[in-house]
Amino acid sequence: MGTSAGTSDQIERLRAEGLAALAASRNESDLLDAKGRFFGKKGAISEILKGIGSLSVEERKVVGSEANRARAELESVFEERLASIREQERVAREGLDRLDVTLPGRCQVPGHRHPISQTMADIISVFRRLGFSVQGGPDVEKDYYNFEALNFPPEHPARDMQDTFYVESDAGDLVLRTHTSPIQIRTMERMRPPVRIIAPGAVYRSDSDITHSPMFHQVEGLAVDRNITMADLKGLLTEFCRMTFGPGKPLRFRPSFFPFTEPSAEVDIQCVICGGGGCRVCKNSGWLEILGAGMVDPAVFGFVDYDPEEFSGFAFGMGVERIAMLRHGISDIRLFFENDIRFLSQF
Ligand code: 2NL
Repeated sequence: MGTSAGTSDQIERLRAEGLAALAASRNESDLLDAKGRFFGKKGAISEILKGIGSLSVEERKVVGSEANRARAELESVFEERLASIREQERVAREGLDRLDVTLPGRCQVPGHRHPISQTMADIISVFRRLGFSVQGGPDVEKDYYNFEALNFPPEHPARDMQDTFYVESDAGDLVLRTHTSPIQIRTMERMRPPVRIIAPGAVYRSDSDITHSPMFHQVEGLAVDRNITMADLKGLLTEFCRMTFGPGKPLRFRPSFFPFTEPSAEVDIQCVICGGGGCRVCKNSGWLEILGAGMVDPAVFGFVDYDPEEFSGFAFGMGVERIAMLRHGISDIRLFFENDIRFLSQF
């Protein structure tokens, strides 16, 4: 053993070589081999420490502390590399570095139709099976088709600005349709009886609370032929309710009034929630109002040039949102139009 300066250089070289050997180790046995050569019990640094006795007390202190520091550093790098190599081996052993074909796929949740569109499609399908064709028309209507030809007198409250959305125009006679009846007037202008049509679509009224939305949907229906009576209307609506709400639910016709039908009726179905016993949905009456109907007023036939002596007809109208709410037990109409996916994805 030479001077302490030479020994210090030697320790520094062993430290550097030892670090390089640890860094170059690819597995546990490489690591153990490096440890054995540089800082194990019989490694080069231990050998230096064993030969320390030939140095002076001062030199012993310096060399001893340098050698211990180098060995401690190599030990700690050794432990780190050992842990990292073991982790790599575990990942490879368990196949975690490869594609796991047994994992479940990431699925795309399929979308679906809006509950109002579904209910509308179901209603339309029932009437198509019963022989009705489907007609459409504009959402922005002439006052004539929305009110006048439907026998609304000029001062009828439904024509009020408070209830109807008027559309600015030079002639000043455009509204957003408040019902789909104008479709039926337009169809009768084009078609001679026999007529069996339904008129589905969006309608607009200036009204908003938990049971009213300024835009909602209606399906109206119309049948005109020779000898059509109220019995045909009752038979058709009974069949519609059986196909929509299921069998065994009685219907009730209550006298009512509409400007475009005479006589007119409001039609109730026995409560689909409680079966007639009384509940919150039917307000303890046992009945749910589902549509309005009647025999077409001869005055309406006058506007479309049908002879009321030769032809008679019935008409009816229902709110799609109301039917969907009864079907699904929903009490606030606004839920349909807030587009909250947590609500819509339930249907
Ligand atoms: C309701 C009531 C109804 C009609 C709509 C109608 C159409 C023509 C002639 C006669 Cl062109 N009537 N439609 C008739 C009775 C009732 O709707 O409560 N709808 C939500």
